[in-house]
Amino acid sequence: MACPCDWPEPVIRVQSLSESGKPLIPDRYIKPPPDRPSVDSHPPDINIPLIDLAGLKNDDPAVREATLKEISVACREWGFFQVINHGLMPELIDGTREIWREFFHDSMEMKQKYANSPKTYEGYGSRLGLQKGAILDWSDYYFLHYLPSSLKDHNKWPERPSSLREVVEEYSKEIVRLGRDLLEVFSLNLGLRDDYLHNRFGGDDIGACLRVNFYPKCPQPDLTLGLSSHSDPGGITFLLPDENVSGLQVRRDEQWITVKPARHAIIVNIGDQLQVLSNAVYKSVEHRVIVNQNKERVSLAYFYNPKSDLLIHPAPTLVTPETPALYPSMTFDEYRLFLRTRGPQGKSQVESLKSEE
Ligand SMILES: O=C(O)CCC(=O)C(=O)O
Repeated sequence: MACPCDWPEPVIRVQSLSESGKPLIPDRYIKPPPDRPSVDSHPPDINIPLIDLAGLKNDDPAVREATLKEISVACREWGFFQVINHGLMPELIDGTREIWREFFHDSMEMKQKYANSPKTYEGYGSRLGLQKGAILDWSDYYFLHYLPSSLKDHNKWPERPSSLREVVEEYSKEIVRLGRDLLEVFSLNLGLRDDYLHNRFGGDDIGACLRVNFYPKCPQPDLTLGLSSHSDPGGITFLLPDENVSGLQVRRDEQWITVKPARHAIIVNIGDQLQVLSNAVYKSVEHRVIVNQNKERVSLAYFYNPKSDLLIHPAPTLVTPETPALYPSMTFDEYRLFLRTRGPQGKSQVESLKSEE
């Protein structure tokens, strides 16, 4: 399926709608009642696991072992966790988020120079998916490729703020390092060679791209979502949340857990490709974003993905007569077209692969 080159309808910037001051949101953003945010029904002290990565380098083998175990449980049972002592400096974390906030507060005329198309999604965008008449999410975003460098479209790096590119490249290097380290941990925890997942991802030819989400204030937050429920199609996602405004909700059984970010933590979640490679030992979990009447929110989702033309399939050692392969082989290029054309739709893709087997 070739990806069309243009959006099916004129693009409206959610930020402009928000800034218009109108008290009602357009019908296009009103979700059907079952998809609307519900008042949290879980006790407020439930949160995704918080893991101190310093434990992986501790001199005491028992502490190292306990940290590996915590990560293993989080990948199997939650698909989401947040990490501290990950090696990224607090100034880099805050600086990266705030430089993007500055970008979104620049003039619409400047931002429009980078308007994106569904061909690559790179640049300034306001919708995911191409279905005409679809109900849209209450957010704008900026999408950029970092790796492979051959994919980098230099014209899509905003010129303003002037230090944006330098800051984002430094942040990107750190995320790629963290991704590689975590792939090693995941390999060991799955009983694989420590370089297994790194090699399955294409070694140094991995893909890395970022989506910066801007959720403007919303006059009717109970009727819409900032980002509809979805699981991430790629390998690992590193999410830099807005520390001052919560919004991310993670599905746990039939409940939505609102994540409470720890200071300077990075949220890690397992994507569909790792669910496939681990033959569903690791869970790629649905999540969504709620919006706020009085506060805007900025988040930065960094997608650490396999090289896009490699076949991804369950690791042979995880396939046994008791645990047969749940997924067929598919390249990540083929797989992600689904999200790019249909937009966020729960876990429908990875589940439908499973039922075909
Ligand atoms: O904004 C958030 O907290 C989550 C963003 C997200 O899920 C995504 O960009 O895929």
